[in-house]
Amino acid sequence: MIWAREETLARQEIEEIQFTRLKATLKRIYDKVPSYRKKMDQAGVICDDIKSLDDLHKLPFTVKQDMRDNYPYGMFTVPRRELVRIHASSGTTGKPTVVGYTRNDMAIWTECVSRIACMGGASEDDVAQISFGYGMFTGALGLHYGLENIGASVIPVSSGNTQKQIMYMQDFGTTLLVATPSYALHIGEVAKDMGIDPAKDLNVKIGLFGGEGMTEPMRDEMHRLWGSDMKATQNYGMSELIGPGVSGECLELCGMHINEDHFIPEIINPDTGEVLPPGEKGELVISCITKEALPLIRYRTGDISRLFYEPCKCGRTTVRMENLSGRSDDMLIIRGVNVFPSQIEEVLLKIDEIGPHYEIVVDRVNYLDTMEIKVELADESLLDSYAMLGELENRIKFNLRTVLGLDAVIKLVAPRSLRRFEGKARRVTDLR
Ligand code: DLL
Repeated sequence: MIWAREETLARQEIEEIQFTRLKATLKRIYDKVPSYRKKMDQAGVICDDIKSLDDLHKLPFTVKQDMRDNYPYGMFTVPRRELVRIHASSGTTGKPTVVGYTRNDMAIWTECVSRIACMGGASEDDVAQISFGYGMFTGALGLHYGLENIGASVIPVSSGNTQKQIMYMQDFGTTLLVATPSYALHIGEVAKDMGIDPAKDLNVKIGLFGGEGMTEPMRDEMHRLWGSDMKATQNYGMSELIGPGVSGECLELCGMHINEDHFIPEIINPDTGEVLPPGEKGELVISCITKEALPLIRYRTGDISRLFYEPCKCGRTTVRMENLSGRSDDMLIIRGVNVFPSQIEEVLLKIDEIGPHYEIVVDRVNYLDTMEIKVELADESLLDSYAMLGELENRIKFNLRTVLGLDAVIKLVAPRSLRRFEGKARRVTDLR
C-alpha cells in the first residue's frame, strides 16, 4: 500500500513543491540562525539568488561541526519552549548532537515513518515489536509513532532482554520486527537456542531494519533464519535530519525511496564538494525543507550512496537512494587500498561455512598495515577437521584478495564466540 499521494507525484510537481518549501525554509534559517547567515554571507549568496532548484548548489554546506559549535540549541530556528521533543545522538568523542522537534515536526516525522512502514509491507493488521533501544536514539520512538499512526499494534519492548523478546513474539503474536539487522540476527539465534525455530514457530513476517546497513548476503541470512517469506526491508535516516523516515525500501528492493517532499537529496564528490549527476556514487547531502525546529540545509551526511530517478515498479515516483556502501569516515585505507567494511561483509557472507558475525582488527606493525578478520564458523563440527579449516581459511583469503585486492589474516572461531550487539554493531577496531 502507498501511504501518501505525495509519493506518486510527477517530477515537475514534486520539484515545484520542493522549490517553494526550500525558499521558505532558507529564509527562515537566514533570519533565525546566525551561524548559517554568516556562512551564506561569507559565500556571497543571498536567498534571492536561489531562483530554481538548480541553484541549490550555490548554498553552503552544513556539517556536523556546525552542530558542535552551536551546541546545544544554536542551530534551532524556534525558541526552546516551542520544542516538544529533544533527542541526541552520541558521537565517539565530545558532546552529543542535539536535535529537537516542534509539534508540527512530530507530525511530519510520524507521516514520514508511516510511509516507510507501508513501503515495507506494514499495515494495521500487524503486531509490531520495536526492539530498538528507547531513549535518546531516534530509532525507537520514530518507528513507534509511525507504526501506531498506520494502526499497527505497537509493542515498545526496547532492545536487550532477548529471551523475553522471544516470549513476547510467541505470546503477543508479533508479526513485525523493528531492529538493527545485527540485533535481528541475534534474536533469531537466541530463539534457536531456546528450541524455537523463528521461521516455523514464530509469526514474524515483516522486518523493518535500519540504523545500520544490511548487505544483500545479510538479507539472505535474515531469510535463512526468519523464513524465506519474511519481507526484510531496510530504511534510512539520521538524527540531524529527522531520525528514521528519510527513506526506505519498498518490496521491489531496488533502493530506498526518499520522502522528497520533505528532503532534497544531492550526491557530491566528498573531496571537492562538486555535485555529481544521477547514478554516480558519492556523499549524500540532504536539505530538510519542511522541518521547523532544525531544518538543516545541504547537510553532509558522510554516507555514500547514489540516486536513481526512474520511477519504481511499486508505483512510487520518488527518487531512490542505493543502499549505502558505508560512511566516508568508516572507509578503511589498508596499504593504500580503500575498502568499506560492507565490502568485506559481502565477501564473507557469500561463503556457506561461515556465519554472519565477524570482527575486523586493523593495526600497523613495522610501518605496515595489517588486517585480521575473525570469522565465526556456521557449524561447530567444522572445528574437528584441520584439513577443512585450512581449506576454508585459504578460500576466504583468496576471495578477499580477488575482490578487494587485500591480504588478511583469517582467524576462524567457534560459533557464538564473537560479541553480539543489541543496537548498532561495531565490527571494526582500528588500532593505528
Ligand atoms: O540511525 C536513524 C535511524 C534509526 C534510521 C532507525 C533508520 C532506523 P543516527 O543514530 O543519527 O540515526 O545514525 C545515523 O546511521 O548516517 C548512517 O551512517 C547509519 N544508518 C542509518 N540507517 C542506515 C541504513 C539513525 N539503512 C547514521 N543503512 C547514518 C546504512 C544506516 N546505514
